Amino acid sequence: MSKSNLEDTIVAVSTPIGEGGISIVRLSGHKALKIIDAIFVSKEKVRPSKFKTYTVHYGHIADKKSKVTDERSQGKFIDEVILTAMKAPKSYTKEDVVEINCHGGLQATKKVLELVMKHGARIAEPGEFTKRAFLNGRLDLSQAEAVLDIIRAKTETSLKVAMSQLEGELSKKIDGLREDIIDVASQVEASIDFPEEESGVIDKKEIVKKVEDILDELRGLIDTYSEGMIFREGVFAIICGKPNVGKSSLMNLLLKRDRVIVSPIPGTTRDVVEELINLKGIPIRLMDTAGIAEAKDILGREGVNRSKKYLALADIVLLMLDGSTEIDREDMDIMKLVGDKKKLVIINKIDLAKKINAKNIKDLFKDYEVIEISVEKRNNIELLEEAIKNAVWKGDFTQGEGAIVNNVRHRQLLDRSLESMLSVKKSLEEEASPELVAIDLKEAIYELGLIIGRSVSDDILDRIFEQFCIGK
Ligand SMILES: Nc1nc2c(ncn2[C@@H]2O[C@H](COP(=O)(O)OP(=O)(O)OP(=O)(O)O)[C@@H](O)[C@H]2O)c(=O)[nH]1
Ligand SMILES: [Mg+2]
Repeated sequence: MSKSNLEDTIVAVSTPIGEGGISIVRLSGHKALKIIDAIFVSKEKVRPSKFKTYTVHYGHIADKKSKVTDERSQGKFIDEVILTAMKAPKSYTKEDVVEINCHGGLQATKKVLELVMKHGARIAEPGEFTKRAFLNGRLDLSQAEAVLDIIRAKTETSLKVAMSQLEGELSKKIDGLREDIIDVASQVEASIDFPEEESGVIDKKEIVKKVEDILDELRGLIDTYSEGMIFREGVFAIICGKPNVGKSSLMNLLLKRDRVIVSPIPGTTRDVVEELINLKGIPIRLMDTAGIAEAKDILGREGVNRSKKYLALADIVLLMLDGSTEIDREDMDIMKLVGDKKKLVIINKIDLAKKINAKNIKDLFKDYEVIEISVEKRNNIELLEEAIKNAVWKGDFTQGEGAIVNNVRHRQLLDRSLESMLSVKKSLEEEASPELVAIDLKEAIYELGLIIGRSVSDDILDRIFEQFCIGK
C-alpha cells in the first residue's frame, strides 16, 4: 500500500459487488466535497460543500460534461441517489467523507465510480479508509484491527470480543502497562544520571515490586489469548471413527442440513468436509472425515490419509464408536492414532441393541468423557453439544469486562515484552548496571507501543491493512 498518500482523495464501492438493493460508493479526502459539487444535482439547489455535516440529501449523479442528450435529463443523469456528507474531523477517517447510496447493481455503481475518478479521486486500497482513521489518530492500531474482526465475526460472542477491542478495552490496558514501564524506566534513568545520590533516587525494592506487578499483568493478558483465538478463528473439531459409525450423520445433524452423504455402505465419505457451525456462541470448524480403516482402493486410501492429516491439526477429536457392535481392532487402531489429543468419546446408535456403553468401556478411556447418543433418534444431542462447548471453553464473555487478546501479532509482541521484563527483573536481582536494565525497559516499552501502533513501520501497516476488504 506504499502509494497511500493522505493528500489523495480516495473512492471505493463499500458494499459487496453484485446485484442488491443499494450499493454505496464512499469517498474520503480533502477533495471529496469538491468532486461531489461537480457531479451531484441536488433538489435543494444547495452545493454539497455547503451541506451541514451528517445530513442526507436526495438528488442525481450527473455527468454534467456529457454531450449525450435525451428528453429527460440530457443524458447526463447516471443514477438517482441518496447522499450523506460527513465533514472533517468528525467522520470515520477524520477527513471529509461522502457516501453515495446508488441503486444496487453493477452498471450504475460502476458509472458513478468512474465519474468520481474522472474528477480526481483514486481507487482506495483494501482497508485504506480504516488506515486513514488510524493515521489521522481516530483509532489506534489495535482498534483498527478490531474493525476487521468485526467484519469477520463468526458468532455473536466473536462480535462482542471484537467490539470491546474497538471500544479500546485492549488499548487502555496496553497503554496503562506501557505507562507503568515508563515510570520504572524514569526511576532507573534517574539512577544513571545521578549515580552519586545512590540512596535517595532509586528504591530498588519498590522497583522490583513494580516490575513483578507488570509481569503479572502481562502474563494475565497473554493467558486470554487462547480464548481470544477461539472466537476469532474458531475451534477445529474433527469427527473420527471407523467406517459406518455415523460420523456424517452427526455432521449433518450439528450443521442442521444435509451437507454430506449418509449411507449404510461403509466407506461412503471419501474426503474431509469442513463446515463452520455456531455451537452455543462458539465458532466451531467441524470436520467430517473418511472412516479410518484398511482401505481397499486408491480413493479410500487417500481419504484415510487425509483423515489422519487433519486429525493432527484438530483442537479436539470427537471419537465415534458404534454402540451396536463390540469394540474391535479398527476402533483400537484409531484410538492409538488419536493418542492423547483432547477428545470426547461418542457412542452412537444407542437406539439399537447395545453391545457397549459408557460404563463398560470406561477403562479404555480413563480421563475422557464418554457420551451415549443416537443421531437417528436425536437422543442426548443437547448433552453432546454442551459437552463439546465445555471441552473447548468454560468461560463466559461479557463485553466491557477486561481486555482479551485475539490476534497473533499482539500475542507475539506481548511475549516479547514479557521476555524483556523478565530480563529486567533478572538484571535487578543480579545488581546489573542500570544502563543494562534501561535497555530492556526501552525494549518492552517499544514492543507494547507496536500493539497500539506507535512507531510501527510502513510494511507492518501494509501487512495489516491489506487483509481488509476494499471500501473499508
Ligand atoms: N440405528 C441407527 N443408525 C444410524 C445412526 N446414526 C447413523 N446411522 C446409520 O448408519 C449408517 C452410516 O451412517 P454414516 O453417517 O454414513 O456413517 P459414517 O461414519 O459417516 O460412514 P463412512 O463415511 O462410511 O465412514 C447410515 O445408514 C445411517 O443412517 C443411529 O443413531 N442409529
Ligand atoms: Mg461418512
